[in-house]
Amino acid sequence: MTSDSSAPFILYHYGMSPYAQKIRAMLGYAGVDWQSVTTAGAPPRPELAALAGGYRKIPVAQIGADVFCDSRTIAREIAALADKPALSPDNVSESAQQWIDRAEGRLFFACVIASVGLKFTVGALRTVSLSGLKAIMVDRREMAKTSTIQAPDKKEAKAMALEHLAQVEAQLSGEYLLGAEPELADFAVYHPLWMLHVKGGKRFVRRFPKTVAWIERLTALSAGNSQEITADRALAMAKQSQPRTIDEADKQHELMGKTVRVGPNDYAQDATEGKLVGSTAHSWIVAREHPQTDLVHVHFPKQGFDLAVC
Ligand SMILES: N[C@@H](CCC(=O)N[C@@H](CS)C(=O)NCC(=O)O)C(=O)O
Repeated sequence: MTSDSSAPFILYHYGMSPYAQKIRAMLGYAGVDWQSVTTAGAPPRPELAALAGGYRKIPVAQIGADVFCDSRTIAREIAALADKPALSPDNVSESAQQWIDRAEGRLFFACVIASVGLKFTVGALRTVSLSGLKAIMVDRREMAKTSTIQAPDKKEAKAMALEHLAQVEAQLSGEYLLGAEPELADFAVYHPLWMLHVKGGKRFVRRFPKTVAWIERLTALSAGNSQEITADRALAMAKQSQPRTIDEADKQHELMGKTVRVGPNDYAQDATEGKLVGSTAHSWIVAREHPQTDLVHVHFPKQGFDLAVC
């Protein structure tokens, strides 16, 4: 049993996922080698059910027996591994946070909706069968029914994307959004536009040349160094490891030790059930056991997630 810091960084993701692209690009930029478990484009994803319980969004990351849900908790781990504090959500300026909130709110759905078309569909069919793609669309339609974010129709989606592209173009006076080096805001603003430009091949993006160059610069970073492994191998690594130690200061919450449910409060709200074992300034940590993993600690952001006692 180890809770060793040398355990590999494992990413559960699929090729078309913009939020996963945010993390793939970040890993490439940070120079963190990683192992890849390619998941289905929609549940069931038995490997993630074993590892993270009910949480169903992508990406999820694993380091030994610690599991990180949501790209914000994942970004914090990458920032620590690579010693690049500017990638952590804990070190974001007010103006950077405004960029992030805008890009990852309703605008995210606008960019996804506006990117759909022939190129998007042909690209998707390279990685998934027609029936698989239909199943993903049915899944997302169901998901939208309980979402607190009202997705725009196609016309509004394109108008929102164009307005945003003009703002990004005006902001880009140098190589990156807020300075000479990319920071968390670059990756958060990038991934919905990657969907439009790279996956959707939308011609209107080309009206914004500085933005196109910036998207392509960040896309080049995502090449990184990764190795595909099986889900069984990844789960076995969790089983051979122990979760890392939680500081005493992070065990002070009144619900510590209670069985709780933690889940997103925006869309795909499926929650994970487990024992609350940690509460840091920004994260909940929930302990779970499964025959394929034994004990794991699952980390969630506090922002955008609800915790309820079972
Ligand atoms: N707040 C989450 C959002 C993640 C997200 O919405 N991921 C999309 C894929 S890009 C998703 O999970 N869609 C449903 C699914 O793949 O099952 C994060 O930052 O990771």
